[in-house]
Amino acid sequence: MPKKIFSGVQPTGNLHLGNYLGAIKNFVDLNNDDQNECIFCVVDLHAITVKQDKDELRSNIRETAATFIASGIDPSKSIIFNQSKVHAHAEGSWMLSCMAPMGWLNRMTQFKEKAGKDKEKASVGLYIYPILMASDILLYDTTHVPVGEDQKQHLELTRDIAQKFNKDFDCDDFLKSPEPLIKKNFSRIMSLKNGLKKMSKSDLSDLSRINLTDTKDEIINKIKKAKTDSFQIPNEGQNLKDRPEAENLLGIYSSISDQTLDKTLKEFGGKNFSDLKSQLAEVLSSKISPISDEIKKLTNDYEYLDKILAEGATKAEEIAGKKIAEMKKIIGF
Ligand code: AQP
Repeated sequence: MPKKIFSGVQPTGNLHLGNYLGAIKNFVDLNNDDQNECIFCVVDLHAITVKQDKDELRSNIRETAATFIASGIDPSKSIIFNQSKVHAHAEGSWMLSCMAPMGWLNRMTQFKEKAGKDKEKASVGLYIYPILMASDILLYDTTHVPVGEDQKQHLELTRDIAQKFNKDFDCDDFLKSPEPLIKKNFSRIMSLKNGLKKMSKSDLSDLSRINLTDTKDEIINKIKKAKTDSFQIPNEGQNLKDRPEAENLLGIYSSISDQTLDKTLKEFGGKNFSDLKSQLAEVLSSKISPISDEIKKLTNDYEYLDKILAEGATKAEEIAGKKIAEMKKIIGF
């Protein structure tokens, strides 16, 4: 059976190394396997759960599509589209939100983190966004969802919602329970300034992340300024306990070089961080700079990007439109 892959990225700007190593690099590998049917979505409805500037949003939608293509996703093999173009996502989200208990949503840790102390002021959209995510995935009978570690809980919720819908409406296996595809190692890339905080687009400090649009000089500068500790690099992984910044830099090096942490520790054990940093800056710029150049080239070609997104939306609409029609029938509309 071919794997049906669906995943999304929010067009909220500053796509970074965490998005790349945690998700997009995986998308590319899945796209390259001819057995798979892949759909990669620019989830613009998710982006408006926090306030967006309309011109920036429009440009970020194109930039996210450009990042997919620049990273190696082939639009002739995978469907690339933006979510707001396919009505079924919002419709499905409403239907599913009418059967998902509040208690399940109350357990979502990402809402607690993103809403922070001021949760009364957070949008209702931010609170129910995992249900929109469930709708995105379930409309395509997705079997596998490549995501970073931070999305694991939302995937579990998607599975619970699918099973509850099937049970409530006595329609065995109508909504398929998808499997998460989370990389075993290095699935959570941390901030360059604080090894306990996830690398994130919304971090106020640009030095906390490597953006996929950074130039070689910017990458070198950010790695040079990345936080480390005052000890040498250990030879064994167990000696990285309570050294989150060291673990993060060694993890980034291993992930971008497609090698195990053990191999990286053999290479750098006993050395100083300056050695690791100069090698890391080198390998990062050799992998990220070509992507960055291609993103810049593609974002100047609006016509091409809009065509890819429009063609993708037509294909996505065909699949999701059928599923939502069946879903409505099952509900009684
Ligand atoms: N630091 C990370 N490490 C590994 N994977 C990550 N992802 C995000 N950050 C990391 C994965 O990237 C995919 C797309 O994420 P997204 O852009 O849709 O949303 P996000 O998780 O909200 O991204 P940010 O950077 O954390 O944004 P803000 O700052 O707005 O909160 C997902 O598969 C995600 O797991």
